[in-house]
Amino acid sequence: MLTTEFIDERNAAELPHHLTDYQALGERLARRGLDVERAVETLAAFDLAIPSWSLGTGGTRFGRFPGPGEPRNVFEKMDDVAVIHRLTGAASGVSLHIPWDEPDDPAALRGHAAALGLRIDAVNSNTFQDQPGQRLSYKFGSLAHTDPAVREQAIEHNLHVIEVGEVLGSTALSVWLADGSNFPGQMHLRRAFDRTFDGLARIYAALPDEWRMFIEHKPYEPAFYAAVVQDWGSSYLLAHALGPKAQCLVDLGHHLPATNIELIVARLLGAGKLGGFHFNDAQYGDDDLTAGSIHPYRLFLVFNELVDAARDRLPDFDPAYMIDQSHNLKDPIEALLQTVDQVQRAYARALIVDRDALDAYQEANDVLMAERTLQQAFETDVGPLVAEARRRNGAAIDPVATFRASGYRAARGEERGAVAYAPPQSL
Ligand code: PSV
Ligand code: MN
Repeated sequence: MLTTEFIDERNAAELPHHLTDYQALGERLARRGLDVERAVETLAAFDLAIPSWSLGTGGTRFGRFPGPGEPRNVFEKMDDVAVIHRLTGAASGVSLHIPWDEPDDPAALRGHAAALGLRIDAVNSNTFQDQPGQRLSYKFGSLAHTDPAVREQAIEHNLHVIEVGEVLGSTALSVWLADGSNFPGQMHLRRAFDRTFDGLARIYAALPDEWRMFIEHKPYEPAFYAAVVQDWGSSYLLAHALGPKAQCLVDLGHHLPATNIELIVARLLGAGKLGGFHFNDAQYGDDDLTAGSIHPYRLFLVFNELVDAARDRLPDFDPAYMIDQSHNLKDPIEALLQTVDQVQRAYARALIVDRDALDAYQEANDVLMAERTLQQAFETDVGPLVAEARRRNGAAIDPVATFRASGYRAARGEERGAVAYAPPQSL
């Protein structure tokens, strides 16, 4: 359905216009002393991971509105990721949540992924919900819990996730903890952090060679008073004390309004502790919206730091690029295609910043021209550059239009079933 021939055919119809636009952009950039070909090559090598939990309609506690043809199991989720990868040429990774998407046969899932040209990125441990049959509850925390038996259970779960991840071919464990308190006095703030560190140290000790541990901070929710790993400082303290394999993960939705996220990225880069990203966007809190939908300039400024770090050849610079989004309204595949495109655009814009000029303006304290150098890149229509990177990877010039024309969703609706009824939830 979404075969190479189909994509080529769709691309062929758009090619004349696309090439005209690409050439015009190249000439425009050349006048600024920039090489479009270099940017396109770098962008074409960019690759990120799709989270297994984003392929079905998300939902809120106020309801869930599923659409037709959503994947029924993790194998079908892989099939959908393969479609996103085929259309964008930039999404060969899959990040799995365990136990949400724990396969009965991890080796078979690895084979299925490989056959589709996919790889398994970070595996995420889940100690924020009780699972059917679970012995002890995480109601009052997991690694930070006051009861050593609950902590032990959470540690065991993480060790299990590493084992499954090894069979899947993953090389990273992402740990996000819901641990924290909802009321002052509920939790001993210092001791809870110390217990968390002790648990993470046990898990860290079990990491295979070549593996990394990503620690993901989040200011609140579900802990509304004090989250144990609340901010990048807490995450950094843990990662630093644990050792070189531990790094910090920046989820763009995990910051209070007005936080300067690119500054956090710069700090973590400088400390060699930037492990990776969960891309999404937010207006208020952890809204999990499409990347770039609310703050495209900020996404560009984050990539500006990354391109700068790559240019400076910072040691330990190897961020894992992952998406973490959840939609109630858009078709999940289309929303992911849009996010990949937005991330590619932010990266493309960062690649066409005139860095020598920026350096010089910064050194000379020419505030206006330094800012203008960034704005000039951001305001450039990089659509043709991004489309060209995709085309060279055999992907679609226009992924969403190609996806819609393919009839993939309707066909999956026939095969996987129409809209699943989502029972009303009590509020
Ligand atoms: C928590 O809000 C988070 O960002 C973590 O990455 C989880 O793994 C993910 O969302 C899914 O709940
Ligand atoms: Mn996240």
